[in-house]
Amino acid sequence: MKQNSFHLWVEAARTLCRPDAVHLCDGSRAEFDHIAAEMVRAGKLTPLTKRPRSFWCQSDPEDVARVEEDTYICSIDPDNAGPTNQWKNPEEMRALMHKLFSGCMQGRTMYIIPYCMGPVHSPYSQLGVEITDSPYVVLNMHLTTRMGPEVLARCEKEPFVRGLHSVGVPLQPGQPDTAWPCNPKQRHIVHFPETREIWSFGSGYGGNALLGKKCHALRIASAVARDEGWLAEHMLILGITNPAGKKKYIAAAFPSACGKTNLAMLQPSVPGWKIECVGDDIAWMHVGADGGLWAINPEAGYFGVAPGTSMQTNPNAMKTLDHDAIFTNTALTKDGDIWWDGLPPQPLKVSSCHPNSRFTVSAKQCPIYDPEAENPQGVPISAILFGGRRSTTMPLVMESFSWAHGVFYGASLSSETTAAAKGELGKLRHDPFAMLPFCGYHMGDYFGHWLWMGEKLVKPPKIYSVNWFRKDGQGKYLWPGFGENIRVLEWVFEPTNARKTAVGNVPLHFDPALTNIDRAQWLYEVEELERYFVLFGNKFPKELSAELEALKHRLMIH
Ligand code: GTP
Ligand code: SPV
Ligand code: MN
Repeated sequence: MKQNSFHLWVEAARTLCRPDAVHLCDGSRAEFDHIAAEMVRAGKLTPLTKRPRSFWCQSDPEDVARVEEDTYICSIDPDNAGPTNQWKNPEEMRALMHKLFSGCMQGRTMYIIPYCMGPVHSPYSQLGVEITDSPYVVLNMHLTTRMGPEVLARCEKEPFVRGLHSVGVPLQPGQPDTAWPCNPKQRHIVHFPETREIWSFGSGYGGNALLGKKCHALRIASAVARDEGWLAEHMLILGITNPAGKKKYIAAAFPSACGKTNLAMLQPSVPGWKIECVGDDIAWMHVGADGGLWAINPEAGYFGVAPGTSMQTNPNAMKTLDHDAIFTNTALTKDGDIWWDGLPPQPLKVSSCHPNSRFTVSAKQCPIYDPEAENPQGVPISAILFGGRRSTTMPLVMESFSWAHGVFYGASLSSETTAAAKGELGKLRHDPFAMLPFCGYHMGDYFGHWLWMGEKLVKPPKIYSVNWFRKDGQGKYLWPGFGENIRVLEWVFEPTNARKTAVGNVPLHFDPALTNIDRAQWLYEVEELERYFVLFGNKFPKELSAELEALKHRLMIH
């Protein structure tokens, strides 16, 4: 019976995973406190004396970031996963999953987490249920999603995304547990977009394990969004109010660890401007009744990069972290506080800090949390930014000539790799729309979907490219970034005094070292894009080929 699909599925998971106990989560504070206390007793979590109801923990050194090489999109047709995803035959993968999950929760408790991505009463929100054997995941989901009796009641009646997660370490009777159980050798982060299912095995960290975030709100949701005519994006959403009191909303896509959280919580260095934070990582965007683009943040909290966060760079994040926060892989100090690179020197460190160490905290604690983030209709987006870590070529900011040219900016995005994903650091790679690791379908179709959205929009937002990371000959950043980024947003708010260049409109008032367009570098960029776009075969939209040709032509004649 359809009405019972929730209970049938939970029962099937219990039979498969064979946990010692089952806990249906109610999302309450008492539940959080109880699970945290149990973890403290088990030596998995350290309470922080300096921050009320806050905890530190350390993961296994083999389980510290997203694992793209262990991530799969198992669509029926391999052509629906496309050249940028790893595809496996869904039936074969399902068989492997059943083998891995068989008895995998022995000796552990199976937690059932009903959650809602987006404001509970938004027509754009989606339900999900994550079944996990990780109490750490439960605590993190408490902080980053909406949970509770109302969400549970709806999951018993309405469709939801199914997520099954295990750290992949069953315990024999009497076998002691480790502080951070995980199974890196058999790690699989698997998505079945057609049946809206996620199976994640072997990792307990971040996007691999908190299934509401990247797996549901990006990979599964992007495939749903293509079918239903909207967008699920790796974007922050911020409100910006000018000194005259006029407010606009901006969405921005930067790859992992390239500045979304920092921009979303920006403390302006220019007096009179105000920034409010709607979201720091993911945006779901729909065409509204007015023909504009409206965005909700599906998340209810932040899983943010710790290193580099300080009172100088991001005071709003620091204030958010005063209490009720979880810190993973930061350093711990002798006096019961946390530390990371970028904070004032700390002689009392008892552990070291990983470059992808993170904090988890509810968005409600952010001093500049925008009340409109709870609006079920979302917020109206008037500009979209794309940006990456580029030491050369890309100017501080430029404005596209049209929607299609802006989509070309998105498709052309490249960035130097960071510690957010396992692999080599600082290597320039293509990361279209900052969605390379997160697009749940063929990236060529995704480009086409963006062009299609432009046609549906009566008032399409203007699209910009930004780059905070240009360097001088000595390898030093040319732009101070952080609070100073308001100067770029100021121009995006009102893009006057621009110069038209071959690549876009560029403001006149910045140091030319930040905004100049080097023709030789750009001709190389075009050549590189010509090579890259071949990957998408006949799914590469002809409108974007035309944009590339037009750019090449403009560069030749300039
Ligand atoms: P994910 O959560 O992985 O998606 O990352 P993110 O895009 O939210 O990046 P975040 O804002 O956490 O920044 C990542 C790193 O870049 C941090 O160490 C920041 O201190 C640094 N960073 C952010 N903004 C700027 C900037 O404007 N200039 C410079 N130089 N560094 C920045
Ligand atoms: C990212 O890598 O873009 C993140 C961190 O936001 S994780 O949730 O681990 O994917
Ligand atoms: Mn992210």
